Amino acid sequence: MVDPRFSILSEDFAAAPHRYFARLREQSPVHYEPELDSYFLSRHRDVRRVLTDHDAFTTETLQVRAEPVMRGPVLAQMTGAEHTAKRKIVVRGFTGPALQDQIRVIRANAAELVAPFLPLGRLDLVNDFGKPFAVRVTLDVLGLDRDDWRQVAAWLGGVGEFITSIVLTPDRRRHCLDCAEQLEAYLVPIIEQRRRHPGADLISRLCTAEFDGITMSTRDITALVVNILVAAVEPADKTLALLFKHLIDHPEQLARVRTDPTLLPAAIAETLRYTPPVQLVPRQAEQEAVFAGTVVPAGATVFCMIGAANRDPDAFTAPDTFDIHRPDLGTARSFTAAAQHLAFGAGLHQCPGAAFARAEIETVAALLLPLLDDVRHSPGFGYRETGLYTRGPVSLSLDFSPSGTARRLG
Ligand code: 2IO
Repeated sequence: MVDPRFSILSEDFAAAPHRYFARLREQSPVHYEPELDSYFLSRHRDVRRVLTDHDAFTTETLQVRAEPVMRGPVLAQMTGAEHTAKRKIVVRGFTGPALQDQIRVIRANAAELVAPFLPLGRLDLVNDFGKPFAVRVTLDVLGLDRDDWRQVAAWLGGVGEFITSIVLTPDRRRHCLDCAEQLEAYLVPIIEQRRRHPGADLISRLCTAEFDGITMSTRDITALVVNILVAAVEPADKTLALLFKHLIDHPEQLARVRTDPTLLPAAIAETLRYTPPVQLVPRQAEQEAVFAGTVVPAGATVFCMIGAANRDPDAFTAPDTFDIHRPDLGTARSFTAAAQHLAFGAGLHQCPGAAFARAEIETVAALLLPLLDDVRHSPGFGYRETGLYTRGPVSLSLDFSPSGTARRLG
């Protein structure tokens, strides 16, 4: 058995969750945390079952976990015809011709943000680049002012903390709600203005979109915009930094990607499998359910452990090895509903931004790799990750051969 004192809330687990994944899957696949009154599922087949059996496992838990800071219901809470229609509108906003425009925005932001660091030969990929990059790209895509990025990032910090906290003190809860209210007050006048004078940006498209006769109210759009901001910002810098870390730690794979950039999607898919930035996905059991002989009572909160499921040997061979060439990765499927890894979830609520996420990380990595010659960890740099719900590097200090920006970006 797993040590009965073992807890998802322990410092040991927080320091390196992956060290506990095998033990959890094998010895406690339905791990109960009394303090949270929640069940943690770690096997790939159990997690997939929860995410795809929509009648038995609902997203009702988001009413308390997300709605207060989203200022309205998010897409993942919706069901039936309303969900289908609104999801189609969002998917349309992040694929096809819209995505082609977004790729230009991604490239422009990346080039501008990296330029000042090129002559220095050192860059913190999380704090100098990834965080401002993720916020600015999302603001541009939505048609918001990217110069507001610091303020928006601060508000989003509070919103994200609320959604992803495992325990929240009353003080922090107040702070998170303040952030959400201020973000709402910032967005509502802009949304109302776009409704009257729509442009080509995503907010305008959401205002004017109609599917099967279903359109969106200002409250709907506010919640959706906050949802898009959080979902596009929170995992982006983490995925980018994890991709670079894994490639630097596996120099032969980095060399292959450098000579053949068509391998980048595989490297991104393997990064998402190996270290998914969203580690937990909550659901509510609608009725009593049995997993591996353990009963989960009706009404219980269930957390899908995406990181543990993605390293289940029943789903991937040698799951603890980072290998962009793994035959069971299925790169082409990895950003679709047929993905074997669960980093984008599964089922009806699978991430509608997966194609955007892929394009974003692929575009920025393809731009950065040729600029960062001989990229390596800075000497003496101590690598540390944080987060149980979303998880990623605190920072990632990289050294590379300095260069003149004019020539490189010419
Ligand atoms: C925002 C956890 C950052 C989503 C959530 C209430 C709904 C949904 C997710 C991801 C990542 C966030 N859930 N994005 O897991 O929109």
